[in-house]
Amino acid sequence: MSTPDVIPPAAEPAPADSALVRAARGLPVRHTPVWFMRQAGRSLPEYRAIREGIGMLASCRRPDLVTEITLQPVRRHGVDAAIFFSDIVVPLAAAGVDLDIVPGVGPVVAAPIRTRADVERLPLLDPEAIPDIAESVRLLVAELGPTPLIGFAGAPFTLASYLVEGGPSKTHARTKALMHSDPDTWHALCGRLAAMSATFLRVQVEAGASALQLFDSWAGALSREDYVRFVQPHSASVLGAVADLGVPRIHFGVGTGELLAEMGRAGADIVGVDYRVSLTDAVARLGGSYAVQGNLDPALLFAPMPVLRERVLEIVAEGRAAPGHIFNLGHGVPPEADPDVLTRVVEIVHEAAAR
Ligand code: 1CP
Repeated sequence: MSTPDVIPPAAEPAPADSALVRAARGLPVRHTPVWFMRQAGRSLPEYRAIREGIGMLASCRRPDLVTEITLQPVRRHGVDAAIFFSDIVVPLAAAGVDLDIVPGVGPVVAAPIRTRADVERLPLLDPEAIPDIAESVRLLVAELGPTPLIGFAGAPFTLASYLVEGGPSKTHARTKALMHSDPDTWHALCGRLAAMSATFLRVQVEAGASALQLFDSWAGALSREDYVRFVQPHSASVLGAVADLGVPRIHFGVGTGELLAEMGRAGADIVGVDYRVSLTDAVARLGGSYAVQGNLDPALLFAPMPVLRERVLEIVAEGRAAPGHIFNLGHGVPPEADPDVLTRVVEIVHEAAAR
């Protein structure tokens, strides 16, 4: 039976009838759904307290902590979705790659991957290696009731950048040098990463996640030509590998204004837009055929409330031009953001007439 094209009654709500999933499918909603990338994290005092003395990677493998940390922003802000608390490098670590998430830095890889032999040594992810991920998702779905859980994974390019550079990079120079100088090795590396990301996503959705997001955070560093030649086929392989699961697929990157249409064509249902391109322009670039997610500049969280409110309402209004709109920031919540301001943003979005 197909989803009815009417707003369902309030009785027996389910994640599949939630504003987030409906907006993702271009169906009418009572209000624009809203969640924030990095809504769980250092902006919340309760997060800082529970993480005290426990490493990031270790936290991600403990279902009690993952469940509590994922729920914290849902309770506090009343957002329309939970995002699974984990990290894009968790599947790599679970597969056996020697890496750590260093406080204040990000993922750091012990032995960077730069040659064909390095790629051949890269392990693959066995779903049996992450029973805790499935358990965390099951616990969360039971707690969340009608609120959907978004599962996620890193896209091959963004993961490859950490592996090739050995850690965070502003230029992705070694990564780009590798793709151009040794395309076979590059494609072999991305093929493995695509398989790992697909496995990580499948485990989350099969355990009950209602939507998924593929983070290609750093793809905006590439020209459209390089994106299409070296990256898009691998992201398409991840998104294609989970198409049969039937949940909405969000595809996001930072600074990807020139890539939006190609990111949609990679197999997304919703294209994430950062704050450098207006939603109006994004909808035009996407040809009106995808739902959009975004795109409040996180810097506006530090502006006076009337200024912030006006900007939030403008974005909700711009979103009406898309088949569906999920409100979000243009990138993650800054650690210094005032959590009460985020709660207020959720209220403003919910009070605005949706479509
Ligand atoms: O100890 C800590 O609190 C470390 C900070 C932190 C957190 C809270 C890191 C290290 N990762 C996370 C969680 C995380 N990472 C989530 C949780 C869910 C939520 O959004 O609430 C998600 C979705 C991610 C995904 C992630 N990790 C991305 C893609 C999203 C994005 O921000 O673009 C990327 C690029 C990473 C790598 C990473 N992990 C951590 C940091 C600081 C970084 C970025 C490092 C860099 O600048 O390259």
